[in-house]
Amino acid sequence: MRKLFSIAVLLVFLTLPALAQLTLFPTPAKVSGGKGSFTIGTASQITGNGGYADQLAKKLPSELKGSELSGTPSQGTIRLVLDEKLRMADEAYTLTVTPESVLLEASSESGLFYAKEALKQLARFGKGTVRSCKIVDQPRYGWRGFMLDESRHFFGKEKVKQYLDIMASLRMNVFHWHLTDEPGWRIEIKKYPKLTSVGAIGNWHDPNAPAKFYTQEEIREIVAYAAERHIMVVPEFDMPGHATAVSRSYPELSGGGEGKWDGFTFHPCKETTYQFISDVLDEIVSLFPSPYIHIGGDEVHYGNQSWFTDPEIQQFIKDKKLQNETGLEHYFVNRAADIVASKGKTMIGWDEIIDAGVSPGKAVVMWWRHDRKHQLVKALENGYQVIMTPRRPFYADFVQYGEHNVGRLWNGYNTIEDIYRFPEPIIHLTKDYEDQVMGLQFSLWTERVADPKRLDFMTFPRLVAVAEDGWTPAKEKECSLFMKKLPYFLEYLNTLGIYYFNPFNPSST
Ligand code: TNX
Repeated sequence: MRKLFSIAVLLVFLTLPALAQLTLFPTPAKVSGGKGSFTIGTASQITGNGGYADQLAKKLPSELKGSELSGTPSQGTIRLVLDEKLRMADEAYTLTVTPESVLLEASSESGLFYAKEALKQLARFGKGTVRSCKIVDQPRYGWRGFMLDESRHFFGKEKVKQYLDIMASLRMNVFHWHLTDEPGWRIEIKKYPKLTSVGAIGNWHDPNAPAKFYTQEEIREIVAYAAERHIMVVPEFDMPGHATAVSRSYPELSGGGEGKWDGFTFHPCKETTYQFISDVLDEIVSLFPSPYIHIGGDEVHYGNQSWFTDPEIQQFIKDKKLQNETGLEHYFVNRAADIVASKGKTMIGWDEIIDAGVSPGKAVVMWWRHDRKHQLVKALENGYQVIMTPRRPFYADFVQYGEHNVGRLWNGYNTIEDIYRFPEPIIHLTKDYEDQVMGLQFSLWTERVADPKRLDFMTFPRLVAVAEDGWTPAKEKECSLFMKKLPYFLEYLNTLGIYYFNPFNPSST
């Protein structure tokens, strides 16, 4: 047994240099190795076949400079080809490396971009030398997302851009931006200036912290930065709950409430509420080209509010034939769905919205309550498109190692291994509805994440495992191999100055 083990260790050791030259994050769908290698250097000619391929080709030399290149450069060429006639799926690419040439091919701009990102990784990890290979690659899911909550704590545009860079390298394509919640409203809305002059003051720990928010110009800059990296930015304007920052700014829109719940919800019975939402969405829609707008819909309990027994409210419920407070919540969600649809967008909501009976043609569901698997099943059975972000194992604010005390513990924690194994443990629930599963998302709530260092620590390297869940076919995933190659990515994070959790030295905090 011992002997077998030493042979295995020796084999791994011997293959490590080869591994470095074919190390990719995420692991590609198909890869075969050839003889020899290509060493990138100043002698390599880089060309495109016009248009977007030329644009990428022009930028490539400076992008490759970041990698530590060594050895004698190969004399051959690097060629980027974008051609619809190759009939490759959206986001798919091939990368063919021989000692004489490197060929990147795709039928979509995103595919060619990913081929380039793959080549950059190979060059980086192989120190400029890329082993001969043929990679034929395409993603498992179309939605490979990361959500950042900047309401509870604000991190700012440089941090967001850094994360977009890393997401692009990992071939992740959706940045879900949670911009509104209890402590702060973080996006400039010209028609309602108090949303930022009042609503942006404070964070989760300090209600008087100076106002922090994104101007519309900054939003445009970030959306464009993301688009260049084939990342769609989906904004979230959370309603009817989590609306405390709006209530502070415009108390007339508040649904009341007491103590901790003061101002938590929008007032559901006033037309002015819906007018406000429509106006705000007009500005949001003009800033975000995404076909989706996230309107939250989570954790609302109108019945808990003391004003619920108010005769006017009760009359409203009677007039609209709503029966009870849940009916009121559903009424609100449907109104919101109609407003979003009237702007030509599709609404996304947390899984509570399924119960409101919004038409599946109008809404996409984000399943987050991992302990309510029936919500996932119900969403699929009712015909919704679904994005999976179950809090176990996909909430990034959860502790990642048993002895950590920073982060959330909700009947357990979220290790990188558990993340890596997803979605296999629940795949049997989705197997008859594959077309409805858009993908998955890592969601970082920031009540307990107050500074950029903690943000990095909660995000990395778990995001690397998420990227692979979203991209790599199940049959190509192997947790122990992933952990073996992970140090290469950690090394890359070092060069970026990211303060990550080290799973190989888990007591680090
Ligand atoms: C639940 S997920 C929430 C968030 C919290 C998060 C903390 C969701 C739709 N609502 O408001 O930040 O838990 O883990």
